[in-house]
Amino acid sequence: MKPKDIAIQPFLDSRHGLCPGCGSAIAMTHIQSIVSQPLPSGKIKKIRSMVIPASCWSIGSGFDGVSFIGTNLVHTPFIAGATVGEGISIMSKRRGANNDEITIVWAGDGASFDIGLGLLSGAAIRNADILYVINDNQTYGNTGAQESGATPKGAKTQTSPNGKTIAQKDIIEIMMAHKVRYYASIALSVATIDDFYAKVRRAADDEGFRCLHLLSVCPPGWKCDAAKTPDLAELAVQTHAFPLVEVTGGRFCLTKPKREKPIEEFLKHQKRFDAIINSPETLREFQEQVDNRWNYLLNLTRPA
Ligand SMILES: Cc1ncc(C[n+]2csc(CCOP(=O)(O)OP(=O)(O)O)c2C)c(N)n1
Ligand code: SF4
Ligand SMILES: [Mg+2]
Repeated sequence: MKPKDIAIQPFLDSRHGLCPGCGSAIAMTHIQSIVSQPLPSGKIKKIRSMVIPASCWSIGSGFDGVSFIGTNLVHTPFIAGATVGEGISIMSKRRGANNDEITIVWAGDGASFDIGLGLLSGAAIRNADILYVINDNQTYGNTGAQESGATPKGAKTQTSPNGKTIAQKDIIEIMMAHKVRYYASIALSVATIDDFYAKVRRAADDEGFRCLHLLSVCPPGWKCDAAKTPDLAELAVQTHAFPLVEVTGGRFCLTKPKREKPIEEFLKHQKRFDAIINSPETLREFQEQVDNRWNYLLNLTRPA
């Protein structure tokens, strides 16, 4: 089934209140539509619940008992998304749900890389039957864009006005250390749409702990033009700033973009990186880090 064969359904209604150009709003619509249509095995799954820890989506998905996202909605405290999702999945099976129901946890990078990492780790190691989406906008978006463990080194945020000084946490290695059943990074753009659809369908079709790491362009946090959201997702992949990987049962796969570009092409559209763009020396160092990381990942694809 190709992306063009999947009908985009209007799950997200116009009350959502997310920012113009919010990458995660576009991705949410696509992911819900993909999950709800026939999967590679032929199964059709129903989204049992969308579990949302404190984040931009706490407001964007609905409140006061109203869901704006067309599915059951469970708000949780910041750290608790993975565990609440696991509990819902266990209880719905005890009540007789077959494997045609799916519980999705939609958690930010702050919740996943930092504050809820302990509970995410627990759910991963127990192989909890959830589809955990790390909605990664590389910042604590809902509170005005502070530095998170996913913020790239050098990016300016509200709490790092001169640029982040420590490295981005390596979520791929963290997930691989848990020997998770399925982990994949995804970005939604014209150039990456086949990869995006294939991975979401694979994750939705499976059972047990599946994690999709979604790069979500965030115009206010990234200080970029809201009209550039799909372009920036594409550039993140083409410049190797956000490598598309897939880990299935320990097998590591890295997707080489058809077109590759220097990191400057990704950074130059975002004011959070202006200090890097304006310093040739810092830009060279940034490129070196990206290259080293890419080569490291490339080596993981080779037999030892
Ligand atoms: C224990 C706790 N600390 C802080 C907050 C305030 N808070 C709510 S949402 C949020 C930012 C969440 O960031 P992230 O998980 O990346 O999601 P995003 O808002 O970027 O979508 C913060 C700090 C909270 N709700 N609970
Ligand atoms: S702050 Fe960023 S992630 Fe949050 S709604 Fe706005 S664009 Fe989306
Ligand atoms: Mg965030």
